Amino acid sequence: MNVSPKFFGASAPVAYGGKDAKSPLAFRWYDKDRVVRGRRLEDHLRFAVCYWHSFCWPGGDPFGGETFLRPWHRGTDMMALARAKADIAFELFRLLDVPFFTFHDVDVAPEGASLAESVANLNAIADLFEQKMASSKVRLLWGTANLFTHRRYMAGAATNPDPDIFTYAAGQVRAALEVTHRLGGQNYVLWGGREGYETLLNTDIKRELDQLGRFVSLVVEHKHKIGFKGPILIEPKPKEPTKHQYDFDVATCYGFLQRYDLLKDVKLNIEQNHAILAGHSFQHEIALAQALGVFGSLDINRGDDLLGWDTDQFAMNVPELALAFHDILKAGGFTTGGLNFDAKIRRQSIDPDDLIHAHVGSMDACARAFLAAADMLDAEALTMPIAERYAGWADAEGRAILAGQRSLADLANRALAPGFDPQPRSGRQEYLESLVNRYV
Ligand code: XUL
Ligand code: CO
Repeated sequence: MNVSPKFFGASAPVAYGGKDAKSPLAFRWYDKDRVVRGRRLEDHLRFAVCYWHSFCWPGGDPFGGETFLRPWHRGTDMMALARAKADIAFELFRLLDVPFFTFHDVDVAPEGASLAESVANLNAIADLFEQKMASSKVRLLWGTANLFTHRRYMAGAATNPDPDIFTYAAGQVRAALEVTHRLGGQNYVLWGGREGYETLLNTDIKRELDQLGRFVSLVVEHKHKIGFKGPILIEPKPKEPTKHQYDFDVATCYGFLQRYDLLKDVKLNIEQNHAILAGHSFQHEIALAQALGVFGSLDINRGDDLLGWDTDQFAMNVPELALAFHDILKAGGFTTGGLNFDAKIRRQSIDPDDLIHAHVGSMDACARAFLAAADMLDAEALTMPIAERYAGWADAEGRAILAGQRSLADLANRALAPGFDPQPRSGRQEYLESLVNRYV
């Protein structure tokens, strides 16, 4: 097996060339050093390349196998292949000049014959990552453990009917959390891959929720024990792989965190395609997470409106992204979170440089949307009409109602007074929609 250092056609990092750049591989909007609202674009957007879609997925679908034929998927020395894959991954991070990456344990290191062997493999690759990170500027946005691919997890990890599977999952998460900590990870993610059910004929929902609550609590306790400062992020998704997932959407996750007293340590990693599958918009999930104080990070991608599954395409829709970023920026921007490309190229995109084009195109779409969002905020284009719409609540009577200084009878008596006749006002939706279009 020989992975040529010239795997990609490009060899110089993609540079900002402005809107009229001639090169097909240039940033047209993502000028990483441009300062917007007091921060460089790179520090606002905090882009991360994910390992699993970009370097592990071979291009298969339910009807056909691998199309990409990656050189690091051919051979028998699994650790050598993992090292070759890491070389290519860090080469892509360099070419894209991204500040972060993300991975699952099994993306980066082969599973061994026992958990002990898997953990040793993971730690050996983490040693390699430490060296590579020391000689590059890329950092770890988050790490996670894959608790859904192996057949042992077919009936769930934390929610498995067998406590020994729960225990195995705990062993995997301890190792992944500690490696994330060692590599300076800013968050740790728990996506409930198979924490759900296929049929209630064999499922005890209350028991499984209690198991999941216990599992997340154990992770939080361990995070404090080892001094990991970042938040634990759970990732809402309503279905796929199971028919019903316990972390259905933001509202469901909030209820879960509240019930198991986890709101202090756990926030949410929100993904566009998952929002769509739950019957919400991306902006809805972000706005609700902000309102409930559980917003953490974003898996940035795009579902297909005509397909009912998680297509994980690269996000390219500027108006949609602009509204999402508007709400994030309004609340002060990312803290530990960022924009993780949980996105995969289509299986016909078999040229190595398709990986570069996909990321560059989506980074540009995000940057363009972000600049539009910042302009909307600066002009108070959406915040002012909303403030005006609710202005009555800032008056003395509105404040008194919310402060609990009016009873139902007080309100009724006021409403019954002669001449009390409040009038409805326009919601001005079309005006607001056309206003947004001035910016995007
Ligand atoms: C699956 C998904 C995961 C998580 C990490 O739909 O989004 O890749 O982001 O486990
Ligand atoms: Co995701």
